[in-house]
Amino acid sequence: MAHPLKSVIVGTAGHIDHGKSSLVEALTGTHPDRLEEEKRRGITIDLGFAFLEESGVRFGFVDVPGHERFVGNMLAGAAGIDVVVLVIAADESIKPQTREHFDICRLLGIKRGLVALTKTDLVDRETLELVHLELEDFLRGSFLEDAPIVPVSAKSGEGLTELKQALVLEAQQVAGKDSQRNFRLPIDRAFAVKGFGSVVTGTLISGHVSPGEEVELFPGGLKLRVRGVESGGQRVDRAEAGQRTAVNLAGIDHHALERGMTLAEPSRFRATRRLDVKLRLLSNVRKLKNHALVHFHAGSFETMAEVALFERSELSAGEDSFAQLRLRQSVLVLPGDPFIVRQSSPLITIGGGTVLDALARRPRARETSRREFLLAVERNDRPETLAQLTERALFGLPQPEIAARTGWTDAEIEAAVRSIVVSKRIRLIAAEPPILFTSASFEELLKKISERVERFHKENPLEAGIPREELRATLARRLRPEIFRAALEELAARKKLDLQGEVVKRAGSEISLLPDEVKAKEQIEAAFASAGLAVPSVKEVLSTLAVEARRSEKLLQLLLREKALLRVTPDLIFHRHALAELRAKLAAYKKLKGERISVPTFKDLAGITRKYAIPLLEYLDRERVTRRQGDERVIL
Ligand SMILES: Nc1nc2c(ncn2[C@@H]2O[C@H](COP(=O)(O)OP(=O)(O)OP(=O)(O)O)[C@@H](O)[C@H]2O)c(=O)[nH]1
Ligand SMILES: [Mg+2]
Repeated sequence: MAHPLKSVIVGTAGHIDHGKSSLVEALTGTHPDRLEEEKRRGITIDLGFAFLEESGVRFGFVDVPGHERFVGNMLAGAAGIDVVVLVIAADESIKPQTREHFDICRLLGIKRGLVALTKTDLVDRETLELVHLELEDFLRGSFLEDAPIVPVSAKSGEGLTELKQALVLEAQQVAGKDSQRNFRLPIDRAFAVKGFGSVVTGTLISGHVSPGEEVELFPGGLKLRVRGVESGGQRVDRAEAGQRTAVNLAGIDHHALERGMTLAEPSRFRATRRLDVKLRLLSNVRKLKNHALVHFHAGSFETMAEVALFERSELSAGEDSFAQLRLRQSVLVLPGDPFIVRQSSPLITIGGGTVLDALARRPRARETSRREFLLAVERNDRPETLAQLTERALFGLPQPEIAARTGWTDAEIEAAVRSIVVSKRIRLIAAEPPILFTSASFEELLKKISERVERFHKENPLEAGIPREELRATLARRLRPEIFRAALEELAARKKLDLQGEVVKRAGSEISLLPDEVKAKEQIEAAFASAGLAVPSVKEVLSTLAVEARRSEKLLQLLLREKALLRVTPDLIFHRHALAELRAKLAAYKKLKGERISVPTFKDLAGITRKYAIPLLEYLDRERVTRRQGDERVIL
C-alpha cells in the first residue's frame, strides 16, 4: 500500500519585492499572483496559492504580499501555515516587513521554517556572507535560530534543489494539523464558479470535510450543504486538516460569503464578540493603555477590538497579561487559537497571543476565579479547566456547552468528565444531555431543600408534605428541573425525604395534631360512620366542630387521604365501612337473587333514597362493582 502523502502548508513571508512570488513559481511552476492589478504593478496584493508534490509531501503554498499596506491580507494567509519560508533578498537584507512578518510568525506560534536568501545572482560572495551574518543575529533566540538559511536565485535556479530538500526535511518534522479534531475552515476567498455556484477556499486548520455533509457558516449560524470539495486543485472525496481546501456550497449566494467567515462542524460552536486572552506586546512598541482600540486578526478574520487589561492600567513593550477583547464584529474562534493585534497610526503589528476563553463573560468586580480559570486553560489542564467551567456555571453545565466553550473533541470531553467525576468534585446529573454540577453546589442545594421541607412541615402541620412545584418555586428560578429532580432523588436515597407522587415530605414524617384537632378529626369520622349511607352534607359536619373552618377542612382532607372517608361526588362523602357494607350486601344479593338488580330494589337493599342511590350506583359502576344495563344494574 502506498504511504499516504503528508499535507503541509508552506507560507511565504518577507519584505516587498524580495522575491517571494518568484520563488513560489520557481518551486511549483505556478505564479501565485492572480489579479490583473498584481500583474500590472508587479507586486502581490492578495494571497496566492500553488501546489507541489515532492518526496511524499503534498505542499500547499500560500504566497503573501510584502507591501506594508497589505499586512492584513498577509495575516489572513499566515494563520494556517505549518512551515514559513522567510524570504530575504540578498541585495537588501532585513527590511521593515521582514521584521513585521517575522514578528507575526512568532506571535502566531509558527514552529518551523527556513530562510530563503534570494536574488543571490545580484550580489557578490562577500555581500552574501555579510547578509548571512546579519541574519544569524536577527534569528537568534527565535524558532528559526537553527533553521537552514538557503541562498537561492529564482533567476539562475541556484539553490532551488537545496531549498526543496530543506522544505521536505522541515515538512517531515511538522506535527501537522489534526484531522481527528472538529472541522474548521477559516474562509480566505469566496467566489462563484459558473455551473457550480458558490465556492469558498481556505486552509483546513482542523478536521475533515466531504461532499454531502452539512456545515455551519459563522458568524450567523447558517447551515449549508457541501456540494463538492477540492484540495490541491483536485476534486476529492475528503479534504483533511493541513490542506488548502475549496468547498462548493449549495443554497447560498457567493455575495453572502466573505473572507473572515468560518465553516465549521454544525451545531457545536458559537460565534463571539468577547474573548479572554493572553496578550503579549512586542518588545519595540509603545505602551498599550487599558481600553485602547486595536485591529484584531484571527485566522482570516479582522475587526476592531477594545482591550480591557486584566487588573492593570497599561502594558509595556515586551510584557504580557490576561486581557479581555471586545470585538466590533462576531467571529468563531476557540481556546488555543492565536491572534494578532495591530495599532492604527502608524498601522503596525504590536502584539498578539492566544485565545483562552472564547465565550468570556463581562468581568465582574469581585471575581477571583477568573485568573485561576485562565491559568488552567493556558496550562491546557483539561480536568481543572472543566471543573472551573462547572464552578462558574451556577445553574449547571450541560454537556454540549463544554464543546462550545472548549473546542475539545468528544473523546477529550469524555476523558475530562470522567476524571473530574471520579475525583468527586463534580457530579454528573443524569439528563438528556447530561449536566455537570459541582458537588459543593449540589450539597448546598440538598441542604436548602431539606430546610424548605422542614419549614413547610412546621408551618403546615396538617399537610402531609409540600407539593414539588411549590418546593421548586422556593428555590432559584434558574435552577434546572433536572438538577432539582436529581436533588430530590438523592435526598430520598439518603432517606432524608419521602417522595409521594407530587408531594415531598420529611422521611417518616407523620402529621402531628393538636389535642383539639385530634378531637375534631374523630368527630368528623364519627359523624360519617354513624350516618351509614344516609350521610350528612360536609358543611353540616364541619360546622359543628370547635376548630375553625381552615383547620377543619384540612382535617377532612386528612381523613380522605388516609382513606377513612371516601369522596363519591363533590358533595357526598361516605365512611369506608359504610361502603364496604354496601358491597357486601350486593354480593349477598347476587348469591341469593341473581346478578340483576333494579334501582328501586337497590334503594330498598341499601335503605336509602334516590338522592343517594344514583350517585352511589354511578360510583359502583366506576369501581366496576356493577355495570349499567338499560334501567338495571348487573352485579359483577
Ligand atoms: N535578479 C533576480 N531578480 C529576482 C529574483 N527573484 C525575484 N526577482 C525579481 O524581483 C522582483 C520582485 O519579485 P516578486 O517575486 O514579485 O517579489 P515579492 O516578494 O513576491 O513581492 P511582493 O509580493 O510584492 O511582496 C521581480 O521583478 C522579480 O523578477 C532573483 O532571484 N534574482
Ligand atoms: Mg509577491
